[in-house]
Amino acid sequence: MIRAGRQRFVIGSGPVHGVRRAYRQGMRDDPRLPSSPGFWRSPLRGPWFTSVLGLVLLVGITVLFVTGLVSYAAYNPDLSPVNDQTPGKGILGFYLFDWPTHPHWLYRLTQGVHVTLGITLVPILLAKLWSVVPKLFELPPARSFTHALERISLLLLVGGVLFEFVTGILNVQLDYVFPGSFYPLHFYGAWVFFAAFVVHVALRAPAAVRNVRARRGEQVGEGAELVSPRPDPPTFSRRGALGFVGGGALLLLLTTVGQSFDGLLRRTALLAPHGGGDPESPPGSGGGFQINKTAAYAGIRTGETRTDAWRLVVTGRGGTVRLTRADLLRLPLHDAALPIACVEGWSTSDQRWRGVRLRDLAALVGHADDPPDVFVESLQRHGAFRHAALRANQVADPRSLLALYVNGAELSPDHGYPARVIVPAAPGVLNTKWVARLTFGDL
Ligand SMILES: Nc1nc2c(c(=O)[nH]1)N[C@H]1C(S)=C(S)[C@@H](COP(=O)(O)O)O[C@H]1N2
Ligand SMILES: [Mo]
Repeated sequence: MIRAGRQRFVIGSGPVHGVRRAYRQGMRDDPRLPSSPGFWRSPLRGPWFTSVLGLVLLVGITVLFVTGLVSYAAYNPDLSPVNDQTPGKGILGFYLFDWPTHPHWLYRLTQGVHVTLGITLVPILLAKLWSVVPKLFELPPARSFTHALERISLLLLVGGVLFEFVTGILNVQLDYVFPGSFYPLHFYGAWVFFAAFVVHVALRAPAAVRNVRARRGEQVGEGAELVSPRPDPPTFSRRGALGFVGGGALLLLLTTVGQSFDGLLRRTALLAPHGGGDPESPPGSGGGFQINKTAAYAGIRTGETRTDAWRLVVTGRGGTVRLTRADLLRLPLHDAALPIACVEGWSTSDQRWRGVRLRDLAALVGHADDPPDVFVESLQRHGAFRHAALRANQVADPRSLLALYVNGAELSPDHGYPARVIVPAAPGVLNTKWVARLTFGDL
């Protein structure tokens, strides 16, 4: 029913405007329409519920943003175009820094937090969006210019957060759903979203803090319009609802976090693509730990890795040497206990790698005292991760190896036989397998 009569001849607004306004007024009052506050009947909605969830997301999303930026820096994208998945970033790369090699579990931690926290926050995000959904239908669409700006920023906020969560989770769960484009989508999406997030936080966080502190019924102003004017009888207390949302988050945490550990703990990671009962290399063939891409998947032919065929080609300012695996084994071999930590969030615990130091290989080709950057190429012919560049600080670290063994056994084909790079603190993508060529110096 539309009650139009009341406002028809308001002074200063012609009859046409009057009708339109009255029509909107009707939509605001008719409880059958979602634009009317009376349409929304959950007694849970209100400033307290929205504010608690909002403050949890304020902390959580800030951590996601920072660990996400850090993850991009960890690729050393400014070192070489092959490391850079977002070459058009321009000034958004202002913060890039030389990725360190200490502590050796650095990327395992930052990226484990990024992915596991992102998954854990899903129920909180959904509950927060549910708690404010009546505002989506608010009429009039804009009361003033500033109100219009605010609503546009909310569209960017909600669209942005959904976009970031969906692209992130799909990328972790299904490899290559966005062929070649996940990184730019997630990276630019993050900046757009975070800009809207900062505006939103600046406008709303003070009231949210007040609302959480105030006692029941004392919340004023901000968010009061979320309280249903004709609530259904409660079936759930607000604290119970919060516990339910928190319980969902905890369940996701417990079924994801195992992806950052080995053995029985990994089996608890039911939701992670490299958790649960995911196949790993059989014990004895280089240790039972995770394999992301097998030799068959990467198109490595056994003929090219046989000892009589394979040569490691090392080039530097002093010239080029070609080394057989036997030549490599005659060089000083060193051990390093290092994990593999993938951008997808999963990681292994420290594995015992044994091989030749990268800086010793640099010394062989004329870089004895100041190891430079290196460009690493594998036998693989296709795929973005068939090659990678490492920075001088990574080459210089005595734990950075061209590994020939892992956990006391020769590398298996799937672990990168005949040789793989392993570097402390680096993302898995820089630990190139089936290495064929190392080029030291100007990249
Ligand atoms: N040649 C080659 N090396 C590679 C890759 C690849 O696709 N090709 N993937 C990298 C990525 S993204 C990760 S996370 C690690 C994973 O190591 P794993 O496959 O042994 O688990 O290997 C890295 N080394
Ligand atoms: Mo990876």
